[in-house]
Amino acid sequence: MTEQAKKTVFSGVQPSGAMHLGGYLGAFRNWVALQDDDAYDVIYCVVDLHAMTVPYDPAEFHRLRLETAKVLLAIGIDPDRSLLYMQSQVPQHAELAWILGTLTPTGVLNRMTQHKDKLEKGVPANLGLYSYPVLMAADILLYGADLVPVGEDQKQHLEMARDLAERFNNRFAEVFPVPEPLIPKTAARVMSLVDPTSKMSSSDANPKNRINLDDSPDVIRKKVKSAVTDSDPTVRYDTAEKPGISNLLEIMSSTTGRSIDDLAAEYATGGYGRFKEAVAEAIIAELAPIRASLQNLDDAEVARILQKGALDARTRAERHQQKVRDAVGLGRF
Ligand code: AQP
Repeated sequence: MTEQAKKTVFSGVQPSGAMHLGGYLGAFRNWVALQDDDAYDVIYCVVDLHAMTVPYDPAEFHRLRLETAKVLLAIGIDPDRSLLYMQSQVPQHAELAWILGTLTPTGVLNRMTQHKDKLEKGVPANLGLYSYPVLMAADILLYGADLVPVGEDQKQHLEMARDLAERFNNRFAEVFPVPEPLIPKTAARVMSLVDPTSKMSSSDANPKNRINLDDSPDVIRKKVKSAVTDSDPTVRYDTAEKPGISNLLEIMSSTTGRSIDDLAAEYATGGYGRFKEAVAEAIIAELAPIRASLQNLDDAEVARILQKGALDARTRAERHQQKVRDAVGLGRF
C-alpha cells in the first residue's frame, strides 16, 4: 500500500510513572496491532510536555522519559515500522497548541473532567493542566491523524480534538482530517485494584492500585490476591454491585481472549481465591514477554532511536504545520 493510501495513526503516553496494565490493555496493545497492519502509518509519542502539568522531580522525570520509551519498545513498538519520538523534541506541537488555543472557548475547557479530578486530588491549578486537552488536540492534528488508539478516559479529550479540527477547517481551510478514537470493547477502562470505582493510574500514590508492566510474577500474584472485591463469593459481571470482580473479569477476558460470560460461567462457584489465582496467571503469561524484552534493551540504543525519531517527526510535522501557518495568515514572506 502506498504511504498516501494509508490511514495515519497517532497516540501518546505520559512519562508520569511506571507503565501499567490499564494503559497496556486500553491502548498500547492496540498500538502494536496497528503497527503490524499494513493499512496504517503509525506515529507514537512520549508526551513529556503533558507530564509537566503536575508536580515532578526533574532528575526522576529525565529518567522516566527514557524508561517510558524503553517499555514501548519492549511491548513491541518497532522503530523501523513506527515513528517513535519524544514530544518536547518537536517544537511544532507547542506552536500548534497555541494556534488551536485561540480557537478554544474557555467554556469548553471548563467542562473537561480530567483537570477537575486532578485538582480534587490536590494538584496545584496551573494553565498547562487547564489547557492539556488543547495540547493533546495539537499532538493528534499535527500529523493529520485519522485514528487515535486510546483508553476510554481519553474519550472527552478526543471529542475536543475532533471539535477543534472542525472549527479550524470551517474558519480557515480544510487542513485537518477529523480523527476517530479507537477504544477497545473490553478493558477500555481498567480499574484500580485498591478502589475499583476509580481507574488504574500511574499517578495514584498507592502502588498496589496497579499492575506495572515490569512487575515480577510474585508481585502480580500478591497484588491480585489483595485486590478489593466484595463479600458475596459468586463470580459474576455486575459493575454496579461487584466492581472489583467485574474489573478482574475484564482483565482476564482481555488477557486470555475468552469472553466474560465464558469466564463467569467457569469461575461462578469455587470462591474468589481460585478465580484470583487464574486472573494472576493470565496476567503473568501476558506480561512475561515484555519483562524479558525489557531486560535486553540498552539505554544508549533507546536514546539513538529517539534521536532518529525526533528528526523524522520534525520533518513530517513541519510539512503539515506549514499548511496550518499558510491557512491562518502566518505564512512565510
Ligand atoms: N486504567 C486505564 N484503563 C485503560 N486505559 C488506560 N490508559 C491509562 N490508564 C488506563 C490509557 O493509556 C494511555 C496512556 O495514558 P496516560 O499516559 O495518561 O497514562 P497514565 O500515566 O496511567 O495516566 P494517569 O497517571 O492516570 O494520568 P491521568 O490521570 O492524567 O490519566 C492512554 O490512551 C490512556 O487512555
